[in-house]
Amino acid sequence: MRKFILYIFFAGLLFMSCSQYKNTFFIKVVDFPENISEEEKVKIAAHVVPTAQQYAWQQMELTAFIHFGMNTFTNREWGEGTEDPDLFNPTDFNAEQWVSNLKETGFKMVILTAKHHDGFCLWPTKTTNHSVEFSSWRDGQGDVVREVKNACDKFDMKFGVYLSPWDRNAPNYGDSKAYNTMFINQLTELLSNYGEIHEVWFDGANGEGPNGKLQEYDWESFYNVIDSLQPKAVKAIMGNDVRWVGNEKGLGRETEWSVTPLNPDINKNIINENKRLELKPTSEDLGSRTLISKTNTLYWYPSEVDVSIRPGWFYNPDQDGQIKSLQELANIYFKSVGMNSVLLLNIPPDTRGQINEVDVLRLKEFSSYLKTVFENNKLSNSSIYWEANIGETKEFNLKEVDTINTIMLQEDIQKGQRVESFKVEGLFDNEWKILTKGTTIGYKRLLQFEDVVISKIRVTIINTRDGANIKNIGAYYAPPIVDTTDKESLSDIGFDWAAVLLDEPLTVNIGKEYEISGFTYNPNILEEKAFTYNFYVSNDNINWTKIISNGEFSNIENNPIPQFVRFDIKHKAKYFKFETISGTKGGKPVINPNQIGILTK
Ligand code: FUL
Repeated sequence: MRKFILYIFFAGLLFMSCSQYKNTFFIKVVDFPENISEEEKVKIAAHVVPTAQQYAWQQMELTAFIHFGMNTFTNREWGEGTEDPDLFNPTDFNAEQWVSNLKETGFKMVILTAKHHDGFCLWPTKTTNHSVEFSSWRDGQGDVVREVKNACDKFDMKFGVYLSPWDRNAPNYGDSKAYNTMFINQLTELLSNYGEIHEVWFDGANGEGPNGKLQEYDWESFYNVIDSLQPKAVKAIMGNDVRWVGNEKGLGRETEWSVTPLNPDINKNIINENKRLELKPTSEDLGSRTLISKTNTLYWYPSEVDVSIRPGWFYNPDQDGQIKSLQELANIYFKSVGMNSVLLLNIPPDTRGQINEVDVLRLKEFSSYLKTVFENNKLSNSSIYWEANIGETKEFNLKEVDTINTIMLQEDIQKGQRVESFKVEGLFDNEWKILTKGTTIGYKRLLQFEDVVISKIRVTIINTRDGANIKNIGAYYAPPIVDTTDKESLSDIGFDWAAVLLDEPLTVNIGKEYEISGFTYNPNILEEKAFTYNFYVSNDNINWTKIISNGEFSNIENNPIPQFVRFDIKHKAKYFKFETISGTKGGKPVINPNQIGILTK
């Protein structure tokens, strides 16, 4: 007991006078001593730092996701697991085409969906027959993981794997022990046979097995496999090195703390603590002083922003016209890399097994835009190491009087993330005027503002949790982007919602006869992960033709993008009926009529 009191006493002393302990750092995690004040906790928070792997990961900034697999050939987002392995048949597979294009356009790592929720394995595994080995692609001799990894080695690119814990094919899914063993075997194969792996991505989706039981994952064992076989790899999302930013739209937070009490729900203690603090990856506040004051443990758990260049995660030819515009991609870059996150941009290869030309073109535009903006730092004294206390200001000169509209700041996160608020001013005729201000900086912060022509800026650290370590600063000009891409309309006909005949199932009189080629569903006001439905048309509201039977909209909670359903042929109709069958919340989702659009083109 006495020892314990002494410990608390010394720990208190240590933390109360943190400035004397400038070089005390807590790698990845810190448990607070009991009964310390909020102020002391905040000081400690300023000394939590990344592991070597987390720091290496953060420096990559731009990484590529590759969703490729069974869904590429079925045009689905979540396959059911019952698909015939023979459906997987890329006609001109070329992993070097992916990696060379990604390398050329600035990406530092490729993460491949080695297995998505449908359970189809892109490598010949001993654990299941649901794999490339049982497809006719390369006569069953193919191995997508191997070819992508070889291409990564050739083009000096890091490689990561996505292995979905949720498996809709595995017969033992839900029989927790048996499935965990199978999953560990899959992980072991991937992490033993393909050389170095830098990220292992565990998605958070979880379902019931064929026995109706919820699978309980053995995260501790999964982590042990990774740590022992691939010590350089970071564990992402359900892993505790890299955090899901909380949306699939490409948006980081205005205030993005890498030091947070949040950790993934992998054991009872963490689950209870997250519940007590009401914390989820989607929470707005993950690191404020108020939150820190309530917590006992803090982690270095930085944000990764995953978003697809297309509406869906998998290639679907219907979406060739819906690739994100340069403007959207640039905005995503500023809101992810520019908000203390790593960007994980998904570029899904097509049924040939190549990144489609339209995506390659957009990537090239994106990378040349970033080069144009960032190759020219307009400050003359930007290589700095500025140790700033609260309220300190530093001036920076532009090389010449010039137009700027972007500022970049970086903290030395190897000494912790500390800055809580700052402002940047420009000098206009001897008068300092505010250009921009912000809260957190972290590894990198980019801020944009209206064009100004100036020769001097100054940065003020308004508040910081301990002495701030500003490592880098830049001022740039980002040229405006004119968006010339057409957005696809969600409905080709306008109809009067008073014409709704029935709410359940939703039955609508669209006024006159149209040749209907499909419909759209906009999920943004329904909180279901997925649901199944039937879609019917009729000319007289008596005889109905079922056009889609047991269709599924999936991943619509995390990625609530408009869904386009196109029929094989056009159908003449004056009425339609949209009948939901069942959703992931158990019941029949109720659809609001203005979520549906009718396509005629
Ligand atoms: C989600 C999955 O359900 C999607 O299909 C996709 O893989 C995305 C990256 O993660 O949660």
